[in-house]
Amino acid sequence: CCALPSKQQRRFPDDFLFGTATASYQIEGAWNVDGKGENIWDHMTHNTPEVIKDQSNGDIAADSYTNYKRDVEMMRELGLDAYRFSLSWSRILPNGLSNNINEAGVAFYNNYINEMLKYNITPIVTLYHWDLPQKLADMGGFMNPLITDWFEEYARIAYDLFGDRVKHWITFNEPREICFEGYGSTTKAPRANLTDVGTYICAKNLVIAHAKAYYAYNNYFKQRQGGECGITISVNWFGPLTESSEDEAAAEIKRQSEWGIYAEPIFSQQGGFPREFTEKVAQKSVEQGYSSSRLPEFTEEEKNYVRGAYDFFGVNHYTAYLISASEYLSDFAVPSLNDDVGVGTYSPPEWPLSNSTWLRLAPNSIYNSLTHLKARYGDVKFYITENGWSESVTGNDEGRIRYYRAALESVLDSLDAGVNLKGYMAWSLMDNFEWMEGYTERFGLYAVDFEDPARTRTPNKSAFVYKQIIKTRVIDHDYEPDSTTMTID
Ligand code: PNW
Repeated sequence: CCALPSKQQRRFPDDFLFGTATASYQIEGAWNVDGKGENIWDHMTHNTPEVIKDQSNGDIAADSYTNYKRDVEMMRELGLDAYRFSLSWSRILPNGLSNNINEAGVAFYNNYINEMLKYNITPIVTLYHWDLPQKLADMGGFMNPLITDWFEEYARIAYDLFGDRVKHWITFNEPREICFEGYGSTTKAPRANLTDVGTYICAKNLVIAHAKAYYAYNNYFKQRQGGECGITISVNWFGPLTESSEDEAAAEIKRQSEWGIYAEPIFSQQGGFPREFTEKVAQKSVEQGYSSSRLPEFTEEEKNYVRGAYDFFGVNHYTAYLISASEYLSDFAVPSLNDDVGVGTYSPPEWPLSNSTWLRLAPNSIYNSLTHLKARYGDVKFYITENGWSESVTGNDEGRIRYYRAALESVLDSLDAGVNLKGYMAWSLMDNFEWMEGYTERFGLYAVDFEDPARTRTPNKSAFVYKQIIKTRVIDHDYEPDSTTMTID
């Protein structure tokens, strides 16, 4: 009846990687088991539980440390081509440094990877998804330029241990969430709240750390192991509220501040931080009485080192916002990144809302983001490394199904437009510890019963829909699963 027949026929290429994504702290549990060291999320949730909505933590989470075979069974039920997960740095290196490798932690990841490979599921490994070893945080974390060496050493150890089987490496998950949320505000661990310069110092150190880990792979492992290395950046779409040139300019500066400060140094021809943003922070800093800009500079040598340090661009995409030069302005901390940018952000209420305040279903937002990135950075290889929807309900998750169908249509639009997009990872395989929201927001294709010591996993309706799309390589908007029992095809 409803969907356009021409759209219905569009197919995903056979070699397009369909997967799901998770992160170590959100699923593993076993926070102090078998020699794992403390990380900043253990530290924060144990010492200040009140900052988490339900005062919970990841001590047990979905207990994937115990249930990893069931996780792989779920991947097989879905028919996944790939699975993206992250390594817990302090499970492998308990104090973060290279002198002490925890063999039990290494064995866990070997088992997880080998179990996937047994069933032809391609592992995509993120080295850092926010769980910094506490010892490194005590030494300044991402405020200390030595993070670039600590991270490179950890990366080399991971390539050496797992690179015979892992061919897709992601250095960092979401620099913005690490730097702005962790250091420039209080919305993620370590809640440093260094609003003036925290985000900027972190951004510079992080992109250099990424580049060092990239060249370690490129120069010492790639030839032998034959894999690829990139970074995942959260790229939501920021469009202009109106067609005025003021709103266009406001949207552009917003994009630069949200993801440009991490993407531009790596993916642009000229390297370094984005130009308009650099000028804006410099001007604000002078007005505020600083003798130099709060945004650090890259030396020419650093610029040249960082630019081009990638094999692919991983995009975590969730939603969109409309940006205004003059409306919807808030009371931002002064000085801060948001004050430096000074634009208004609007979320149209007619865009359906998830169970997360920040997440609405926005039209064409994947297409808008990817075609913009391609226009700006050229014909880069992309993966969507996360995309997903939160619900409070389990089982009949119609909102999630609507979201995934719309998102995947936008993926097809992007492929039609010639974007070199190689894969799509749904967030998430299963419900997990949703950071500051604890267990109150569920992103899983599989529901997890967190009251049950066995952490039983049950497929939501969306799991059947995603499975059908993977199997047929088309989006059938009328498909209704005829069973609630999963099988392995
Ligand atoms: C991602 N936004 O973070 C993370 O990589 C996951 O660990 C997390 O569970 C997932 O999204 C769901 O929240 C994001 O404001 C945080 O648009 C915020 C945004 C996007 C992604």
